[in-house]
Amino acid sequence: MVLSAAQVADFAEQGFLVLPDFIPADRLAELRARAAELDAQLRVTDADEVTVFSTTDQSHADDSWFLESGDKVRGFFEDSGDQLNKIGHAMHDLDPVFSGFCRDTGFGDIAAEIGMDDPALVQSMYIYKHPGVGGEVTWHTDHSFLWTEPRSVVGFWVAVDEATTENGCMWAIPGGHRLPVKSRFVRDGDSTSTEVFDPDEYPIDQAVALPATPGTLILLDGALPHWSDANRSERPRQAFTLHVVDGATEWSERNWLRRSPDLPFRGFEPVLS
Ligand SMILES: O=C(O)CCC(=O)C(=O)O
Repeated sequence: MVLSAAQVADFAEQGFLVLPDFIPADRLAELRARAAELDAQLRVTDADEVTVFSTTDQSHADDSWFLESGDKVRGFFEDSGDQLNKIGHAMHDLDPVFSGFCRDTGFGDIAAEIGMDDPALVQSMYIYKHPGVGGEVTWHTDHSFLWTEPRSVVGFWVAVDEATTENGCMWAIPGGHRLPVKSRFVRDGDSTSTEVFDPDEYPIDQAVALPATPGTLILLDGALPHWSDANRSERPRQAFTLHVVDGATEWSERNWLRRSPDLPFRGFEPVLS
């Protein structure tokens, strides 16, 4: 067992679970180095066609660079243009380092222990939040973007750098996964929209900061509202996040994230050497 019974119960109750020291320093170093290599490669190959990724609105959303990235490894730049906001969204299947990381660090055991019958790895992101540049990620739930019936998505968020309230750590509303989900991001063809079920804000006065030392894993229930602030500090805040759904549920065809038939979603079994 990776998680104790108390931790499983805590996750069910709070909608999140913070596991300090979960990832060893050498694995973090491997991720950081591989992301830097990808950054250098993406600058060459993406030079003609880049997307500025807005974390505060969905202005990137109708952009084919974003919409076609569900089965690719692509770079998304900050407004300033020369620094990456993130790399996404299929490194967990296409890149040997990220694929290995996702599949041999205990995430699969955790997924089973929190009750996922047939985990499917659907989305991965290496998120930069550069000092003074990295923007806010507005309040959202992952279920709004990675919809299944019934709801099943779980986020595995890993602090590569220390994340603090100054450099944009995660925040969440304890128990907020029991609130009705307020919106859903849908894609029909190449156009996207947000269906709003409830325009009121989440009760963010109840939010708590989730500061994280490097190597901390934070599990996030898909219906848990979470947020991260802009990085107003002089210290970087790099993080990696993997989103997993239960293949025993129904994946919505209206999700923005699409896969070509030759790259179906896969589970935690090894796929690349
Ligand atoms: O790393 C962040 O600041 C946001 C990540 C996030 O929202 C997620 O992993 O679902």
